[in-house]
Amino acid sequence: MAQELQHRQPDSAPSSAFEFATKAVHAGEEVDLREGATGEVVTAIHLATTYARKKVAKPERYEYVRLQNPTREALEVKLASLENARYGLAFSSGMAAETSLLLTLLKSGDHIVAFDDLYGGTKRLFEQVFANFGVEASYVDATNAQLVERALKPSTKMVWIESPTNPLLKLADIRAIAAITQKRGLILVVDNTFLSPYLQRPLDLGADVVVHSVTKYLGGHSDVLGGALLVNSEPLYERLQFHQNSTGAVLPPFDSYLTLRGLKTLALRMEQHGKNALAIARYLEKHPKVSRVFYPGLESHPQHALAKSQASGFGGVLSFDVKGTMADAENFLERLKLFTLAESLGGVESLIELPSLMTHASVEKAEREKVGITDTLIRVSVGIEGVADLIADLEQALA
Ligand code: P1T
Repeated sequence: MAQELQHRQPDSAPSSAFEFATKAVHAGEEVDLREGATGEVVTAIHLATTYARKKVAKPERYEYVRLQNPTREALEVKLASLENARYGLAFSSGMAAETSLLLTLLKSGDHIVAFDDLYGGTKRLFEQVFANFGVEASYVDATNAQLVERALKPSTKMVWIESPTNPLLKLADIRAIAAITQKRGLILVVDNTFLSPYLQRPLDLGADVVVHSVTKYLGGHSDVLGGALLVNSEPLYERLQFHQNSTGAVLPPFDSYLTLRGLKTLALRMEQHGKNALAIARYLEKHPKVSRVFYPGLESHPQHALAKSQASGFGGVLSFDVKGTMADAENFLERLKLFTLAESLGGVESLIELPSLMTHASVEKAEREKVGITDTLIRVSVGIEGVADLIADLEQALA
């Protein structure tokens, strides 16, 4: 392991003085004008799986692609810089990042306290994969930090939240929960997929680990599957890197390149996603066929003040309940022309879906109903198209 850690990333602190949009373009991709370097302004896609060495016992800078790859490293440095983290690790999917994190930190008998509204795949990972290895999870309404504290057991090692949650856009007070976990030496994990570091940086609010599905806003164009972990603690980074290499679910070079490319416009995209989402949320709120709209940017959202205090915007995802039955909701979805009926979120194009039959079908119906995922709940990932066109499409399908 000692040898592997020679390849630790450089501290990303030097670029932290720059504004977010500057780091999004340049961090991790400083142009190399030294003697013999190409001076290329775009990071190359390095495809070699292995690297030559001069000495048997000592590798040069690179060794083997699972351990390190220059394209992936550029991305890891950029991601760390954007999240104000010291270290970043890029994985082959969001689920791979989550799996690697759980394998690194937990063992049989350990307990997780998790938000009761989470991406269905994360709950499935806890309940149908890690439960088989003796890791237990319990779920609480983490909109109330006291309920998180009350759910802690002597065996609790980790608190896991999304904020805002998928799909109900509930928020957790990250500072308040971090105060609870720090007092007890527990790990606070925040899945920051919905807002991206442009709008929220959980490590600055006291979290220990940030998780991302890179597949969403970070990639931004619905053409990359990826995940990431961001941390400040050096010992934790070393353990995560050891597990990443030992288990092997690293982000491939081409996907690392696509993510580097996508990240350069993250600031612009998030601005437009947010503007469009707010306009659509306001439109839906007034529509007679819509019973409820969930979007933290609306004054009617019960945690609108908290949203403003811990994030600089509200993101591009919203959800709403249509009046009527599941069949009415399906009917509406199938009549849309501009919105694409599909899972996932965070791309430039608008996507729409029915969580109870799609992204959250793996969550038991009783449990879905307990948290508020009704059969008529619709989730929208608002893209960056012209918002009048999007509203016109909703209008014709709701009519
Ligand atoms: O799909 P993958 O890159 O493995 O990421 C999993 C994941 C993790 N965390 C959150 C908050 C997510 O939303 C996801 C993936 N979500 C979807 C595919 C979806 O449509 O909600």
